[in-house]
Amino acid sequence: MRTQVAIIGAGPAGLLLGQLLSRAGIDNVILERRSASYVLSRIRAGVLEQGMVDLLHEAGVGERLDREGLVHDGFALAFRGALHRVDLKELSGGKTVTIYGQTEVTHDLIDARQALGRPAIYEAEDVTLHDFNGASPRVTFRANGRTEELHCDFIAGCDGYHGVSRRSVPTDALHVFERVYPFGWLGLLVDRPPAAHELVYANHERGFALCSMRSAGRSRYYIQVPLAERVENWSDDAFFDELRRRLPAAVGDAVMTGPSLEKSIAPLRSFVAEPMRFGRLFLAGDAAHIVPPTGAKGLNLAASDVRYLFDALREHYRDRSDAGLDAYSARALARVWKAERFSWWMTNLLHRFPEKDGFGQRIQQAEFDYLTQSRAAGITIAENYVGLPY
Ligand code: FAS
Ligand code: PHB
Repeated sequence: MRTQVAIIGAGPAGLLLGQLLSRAGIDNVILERRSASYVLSRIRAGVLEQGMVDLLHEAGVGERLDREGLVHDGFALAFRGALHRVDLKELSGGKTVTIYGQTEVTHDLIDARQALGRPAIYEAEDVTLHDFNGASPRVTFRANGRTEELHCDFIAGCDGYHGVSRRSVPTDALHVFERVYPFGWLGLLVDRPPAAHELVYANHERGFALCSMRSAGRSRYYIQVPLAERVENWSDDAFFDELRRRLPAAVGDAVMTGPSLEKSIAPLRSFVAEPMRFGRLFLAGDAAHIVPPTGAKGLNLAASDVRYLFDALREHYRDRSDAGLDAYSARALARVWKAERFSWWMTNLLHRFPEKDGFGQRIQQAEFDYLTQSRAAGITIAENYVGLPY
């Protein structure tokens, strides 16, 4: 088999890159370890920056997003029972975010790829990257009981944090930066109207809570739990009781309970692998970096990586220039680190950390007071939340 770009991973990064390349006439093959139904069963992000919305339109998958996505002009922060609305639109000079689940983004991209007649190769086993430091990279894998060999010009490693791509790079060629947080997020999905019309991020002495949504009839809630916590320990009722304890009464009283459609615990970490390019292998999305979901940046960073990588690959094939490919890693990392900073800052602002003297909680209160009293502080949180320019 031969293609121009071999894409490892059919998550949002791989599918979005594949869609953009196909529409630009650049041949590509996507190899995915899991089944399409498994990929679609994962419940993850919910907030899209305008840059990602624009890119999905450019990829030709913006129609349902326009119809079903919820445009949000702001969100609320809750501290000690007080609610403070961050007016994103006013503070960012007119920018907004769109609520549209990652599952729906993935669905739309899978459907679009099917329509192109170039579906991803699912349940590809033992995907192995070869010779990406040379001029003729290739990927071997097993599918339908046969071993296949895919020759290509470039490999895009879009296979997430646990993928094979980053692990294929010699460890002495990688510089890894990591912070692991001493807690996780227990998330629950329920077919009930959301407790508030915008997102509510709550800092409470019992721990962080977040009220989000997927539509006017489907809500997504999270509560901070200890790292060792197990989802089996949480009945739906126990979850909703704890969620309500952590919210201001006006919000908690509006939480409508119902049977969970999904319930899972996600660990929180900040992680960056540098550089994001190794010869003809380019890492994009979670394969290269992870952010705690507090700032809603994970999925959106995958989009900006794809923007830069697609532009660079198109420039290579169309203009016979490798300037974009040579600049990719530095350009992507510049935006990645700003999102890492913001996600780290939001996580420190809103969660309960183990500490002895309460210094961290005083700093959190001072941050909240500063945010409510300073327009400059409001502009800072708003311009980062809506997404810094690509
Ligand atoms: P993904 O991990 O989505 O996709 C990688 C794909 O590669 C997967 O389908 C995987 O099966 C495949 N793969 C792995 N190894 C492979 C191999 N060897 N061969 C072939 N394929 C392979 N972000 C937010 O903004 N908000 C959130 O609330 C949020 N919640 C999250 C909860 C969890 C549990 C996780 C893990 C992430 C969450 N994220 C959230 C971040 C998430 O949305 C990611 O940023 C987003 O999925 C990134 O997309 P990809 O880079 O495509 O990686
Ligand atoms: C979500 O809806 O899943 C969500 C929203 C905002 C976040 C994290 C997750 O910061």
